[in-house]
Amino acid sequence: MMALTKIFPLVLLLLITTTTAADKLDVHNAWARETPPGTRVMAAYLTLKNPSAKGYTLTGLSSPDFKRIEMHRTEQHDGMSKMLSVPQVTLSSKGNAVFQPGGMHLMLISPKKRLRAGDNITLTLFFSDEHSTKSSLEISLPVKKATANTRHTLHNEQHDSHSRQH
Ligand SMILES: [Cu+2]
Repeated sequence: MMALTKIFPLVLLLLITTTTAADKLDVHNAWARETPPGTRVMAAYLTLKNPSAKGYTLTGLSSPDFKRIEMHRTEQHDGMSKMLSVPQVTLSSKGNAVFQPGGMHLMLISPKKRLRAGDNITLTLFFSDEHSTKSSLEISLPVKKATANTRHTLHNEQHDSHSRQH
């Protein structure tokens, strides 16, 4: 009985530290852009805030609704916009990571069904902290129609041509 009471608090502490690591991060403005029927890729956006004293690295994402999720960034070169793959994103202590139209964004590839405005997408974000401890965060984001200031027909076309390179 003595031994049990000594072990129990330690087990509890271990459980807490492994499950809450990425829960310290805040997710804001998460949404995915509705695409026309037959489109094989969707763009999604969100802002990650890290109010904690620890730094994190976003190492990847997955979703049961898509075959694959990639992180991209859009850059302007000689008046042409071009998408580059971003392997991982550093989220320093008290720092932000912003995925937004025209900048860094999430590319949701090969949807398993047509997703329309009003639907929700489940995403799992995978993190590694300063000590290489892995954690994950599951979020749900709404699909929305693009508004006037987020609509870039050209950008969508490039998403299509980009996906064919894979
Ligand atoms: Cu992209």
